[in-house]
Amino acid sequence: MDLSVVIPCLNEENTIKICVEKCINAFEKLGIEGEVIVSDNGSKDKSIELAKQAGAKVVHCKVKGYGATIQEGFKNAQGKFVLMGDGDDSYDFNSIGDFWQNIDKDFDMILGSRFKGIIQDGAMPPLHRYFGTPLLTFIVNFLFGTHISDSQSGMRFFRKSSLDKIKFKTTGMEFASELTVLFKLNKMKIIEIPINLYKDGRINGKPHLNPWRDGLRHLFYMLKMRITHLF
Ligand SMILES: Nc1nc2c(ncn2[C@@H]2O[C@H](COP(=O)(O)OP(=O)(O)O)[C@@H](O)[C@H]2O)c(=O)[nH]1
Ligand SMILES: [Mg+2]
Repeated sequence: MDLSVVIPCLNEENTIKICVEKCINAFEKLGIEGEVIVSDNGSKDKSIELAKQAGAKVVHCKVKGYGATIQEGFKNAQGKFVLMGDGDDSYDFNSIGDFWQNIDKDFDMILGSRFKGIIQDGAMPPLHRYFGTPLLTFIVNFLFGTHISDSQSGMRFFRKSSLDKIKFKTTGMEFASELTVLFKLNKMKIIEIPINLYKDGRINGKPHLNPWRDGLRHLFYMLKMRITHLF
């Protein structure tokens, strides 16, 4: 297996099918053997059924939270490379080739940076775009010596052998920070490519993210890790 795409999913019946289809089309176009793993976090809508219909393998994560859900997907991934991306159709799975064309480079993680690509109007709330994400990115770079431009990106590509060396502990949204911090503390190489962000395809659904609560979880996580790794 060349590539496993891991999609965390909590009630995404409007968009999960299109996400899976885009992945499968990309596998065909690139001529690679791929699998789509939809990691479900207790969806009560038609997400699971629709994901299976579209050709995904569905796994179930019993622990609540974005981080736990993605880690369950990682555990089930068989590919030499792994891509993670949200199931709300905000990240574009047609761009798998942009990651794939870099596989011969030296990296452990390729971070898809929305701030180096195009952010469609309305795709990211102004509070996140101009305040929260730049601030959390500045803090992770300052505390850990990384040079990334989008610490909150939900689309990242990994060498599976690198991913397997890391033991994750967080279960919530702060998992985005943990990914960056643990790759850096394990002396792994992070490179970036531009990606675009679109308005998610949810019809009535609200985002699961709570900016103040989740922002503070990121902040506390980074401070805790910096302090425990000083000594
Ligand atoms: N926030 C959150 N997302 C989850 C959870 N479990 C699975 N997900 C999925 O993780 C992805 C990111 O969630 P989203 O609300 O779009 O986050 P945002 O775009 O960063 O505001 C979506 O595909 C969700 O369906 C969870 O417990 N919390
Ligand atoms: Mg989203």
